Amino acid sequence: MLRFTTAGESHGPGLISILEGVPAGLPLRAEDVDRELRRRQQGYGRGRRMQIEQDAIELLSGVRAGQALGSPIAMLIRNRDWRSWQEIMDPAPRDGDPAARRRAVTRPRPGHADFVGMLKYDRQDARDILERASARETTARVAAGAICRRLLEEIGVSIGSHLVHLGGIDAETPAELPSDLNAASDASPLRTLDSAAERQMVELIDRTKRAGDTLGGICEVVCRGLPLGLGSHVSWDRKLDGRLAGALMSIPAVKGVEIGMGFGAARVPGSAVHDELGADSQRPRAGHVARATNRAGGLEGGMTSGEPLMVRVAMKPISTLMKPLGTIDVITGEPAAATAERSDVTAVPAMGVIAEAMVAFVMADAVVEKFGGDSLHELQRNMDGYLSQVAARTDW
Ligand code: EPS
Repeated sequence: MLRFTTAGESHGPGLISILEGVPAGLPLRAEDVDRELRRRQQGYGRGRRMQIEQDAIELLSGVRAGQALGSPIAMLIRNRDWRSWQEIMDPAPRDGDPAARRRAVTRPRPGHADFVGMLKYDRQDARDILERASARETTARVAAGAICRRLLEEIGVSIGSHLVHLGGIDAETPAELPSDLNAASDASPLRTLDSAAERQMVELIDRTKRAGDTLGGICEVVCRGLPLGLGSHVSWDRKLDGRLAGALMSIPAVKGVEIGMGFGAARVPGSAVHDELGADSQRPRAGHVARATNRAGGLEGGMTSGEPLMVRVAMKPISTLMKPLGTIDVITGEPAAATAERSDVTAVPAMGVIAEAMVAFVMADAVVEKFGGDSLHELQRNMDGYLSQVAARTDW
């Protein structure tokens, strides 16, 4: 249905994002994407690179006069830092390559793609691996996700996120999340709704930076307005739980995904897990049903239930430590301190924005799968017809 691919190295000329399958007629401006790219660049704990870049797209194809054409949408995001790295990243061969290239990386960082990548791809310089393994690539994901978000907005579906944990500190989550979740979370330098926890987290980041260490954390993504019945129970690869988990686990440094209660559901009996049904004539998108709880996180049998989708995503600490861990110099075989390239203390607030983008992609894909994707008009007509059919069945 929807497909996207990205290309680009962190310090190369730029990043490319190509998204295919967007229905014709979707209103779309570069600013819709740039707004999301700016959100990804925020967050206390980022390094100097984010002051260099001002990510923005050039729309190369698939959009005309402010509307999608139904053809692949290609976007280019130029790396401003390329100016300082041209000699190192030059695609053309130079005398003495590759050993003579400056800033060669031969001391792989534990936890990064460096070591395995060097051996697997038979490279002498881990830069050939790390430039692509860099989380810079997630800029291109957010660009594709921003377009998916526009599509979802057209059918009344919204996506937001907030940070719920950083490096051992929990943020309290209000009983009722704000209706405009991102307006609230983006106002916080850590994208958290708990200002007391935020102060502790900021102090922790400062302390961790001084210690040359890094921090991980957890973000919660919330998707509201979904009609019931996206995805399917019939085959493993059509279940949305798996599609979401796969997409989110592909984000660099993400090590865990929980849907609804997640691992907590394994520790208590069924009566404390499943969400009881009650009739509610005000909720057509949920089959005129309201759940007493939403412990399932909006998915049952691999399908949307009509309740908000609730997903938590855990990110490990960044593997570039300014106080480096032990490693081996791959050229000499001697014990060494790992390379300490410029990096961030934490990027968990940005990870929340990237997770939103991946959720937007998976849910927009499920919408196009269910309602058809040639034109926005057709998609909306099909969705209205489906909701009328569901309403007729639930007119108790
Ligand atoms: C990254 C290292 C840092 C981060 C970068 C990811 O970049 P640099 O080495 O240029 O200072 O800032 O993140 C981004 C560039 C980004 O856009 O998020 C790494 O090694 O993964």
